[in-house]
Amino acid sequence: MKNVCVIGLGYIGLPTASMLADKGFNVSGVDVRDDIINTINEGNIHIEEPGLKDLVKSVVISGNLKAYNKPIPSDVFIIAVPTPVKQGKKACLDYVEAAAKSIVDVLKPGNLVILESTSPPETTKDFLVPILEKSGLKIGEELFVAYCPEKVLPGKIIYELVNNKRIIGGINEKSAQMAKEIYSSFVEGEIYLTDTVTAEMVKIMENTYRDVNIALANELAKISCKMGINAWEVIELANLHPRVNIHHPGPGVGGHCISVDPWFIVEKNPNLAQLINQARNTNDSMPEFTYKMISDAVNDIPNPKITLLGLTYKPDIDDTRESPSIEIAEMIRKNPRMTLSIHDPHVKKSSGLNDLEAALKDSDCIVLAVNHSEFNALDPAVVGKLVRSKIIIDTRNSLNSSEWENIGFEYILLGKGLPLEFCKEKQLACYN
Ligand code: SAJ
Repeated sequence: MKNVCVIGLGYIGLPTASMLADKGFNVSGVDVRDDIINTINEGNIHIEEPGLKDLVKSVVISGNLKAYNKPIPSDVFIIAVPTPVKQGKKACLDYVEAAAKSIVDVLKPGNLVILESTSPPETTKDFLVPILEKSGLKIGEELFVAYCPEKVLPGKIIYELVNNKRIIGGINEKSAQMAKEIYSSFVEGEIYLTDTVTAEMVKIMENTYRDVNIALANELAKISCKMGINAWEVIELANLHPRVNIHHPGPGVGGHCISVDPWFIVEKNPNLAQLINQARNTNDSMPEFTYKMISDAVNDIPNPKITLLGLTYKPDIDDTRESPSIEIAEMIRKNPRMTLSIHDPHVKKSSGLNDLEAALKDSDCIVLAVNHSEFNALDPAVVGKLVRSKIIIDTRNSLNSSEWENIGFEYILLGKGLPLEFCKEKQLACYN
């Protein structure tokens, strides 16, 4: 099994393809976008991920990785395409379907097909296999099929690809064993074998665990605001308990994983997945909660200019998918009283963003939506000279409050209540 074809050259497919190429496999990468194919074949990358650029460059130069616009006959096919949610919170399997159909004609006896895309339980056996059967090959005897979910954290992909433990679900044992052989070429973490439905559920439950835990923290943040206490302090002190690990509140849960995957369980079990459903809704309510904090903070300024710092879904990456910042920006834009400027050093300026100075100039309220390292290094004294009103909202508990307060800023922390009397007097929405 020397030739591997990876379909989908995004955040997961490209690092996986490069890793296999680095281990000596002859890898063909397939993508539907010509610009991505050209970029990769020039030894460059189209996404921001530490360590990836050097890896891609070296495997393209060595000739072990080449990008194409359609699959070529290989021993192993790895499908790593997006599975977003569509209207009605149902999984969109269109890309998986297209990828599977695109390989049917090149499949040969002895081939192995691996699905990596996060998918609702039963997708491999009930959705992928029927498409692959059109090749005429007998599944489990002539054509082997496995599900091997990716688990890597954007920002740490290269390290985690090598070091994380992996779960592989096979349509039968031989399929799982064959997939294990491929992954053990670069995975140093332990590899566990199971069936496909269990592997699909494991993947989704990992992200659902985090979503539910973050929802708990966000609910606590709302309660703390109302009660005039600091949720961050509550969490820090509660987490001193050896068996407690409450996650962090924030402006919402973004990315294409944690904010999406729990819906795949709800979709299949609408009556049973009550807690999971509620957690999703709680986390989805946070952009509006943040927007209300902003409205409150500027409710006595006639035409406030709001500066949103950070558009990505988490720090030090360039990924804006499902980002709560985008929703907050939309709400600000819809308010005719407010003007908005956005700065994000990780997102291309062509997306209508401002540079830092222009974004801060004459601002009435700075909202730290993403804790990029660049923002932690901001000098409050320099910022104080640019703005019109000294108000800063920290949605990530990432700034040093006293440094900002010393310069005269009103520092507002998401999850920390203002004194109750003050809220009542100003009729602040999110504290009522
Ligand atoms: N967030 C909070 N509070 C927290 C932690 C995160 O509000 O305490 C927010 C972040 O700001 C972000 C979102 O949640 O908007 C998700 O961020 P994340 O860093 O927790 O996770 P992802 O989506 O980047 O990556 C997750 C990872 N899954 C787990 O940690 C269980 C990663 O390992 C998976 O490979 C990835 O999903 C995926 O592709 O499924």
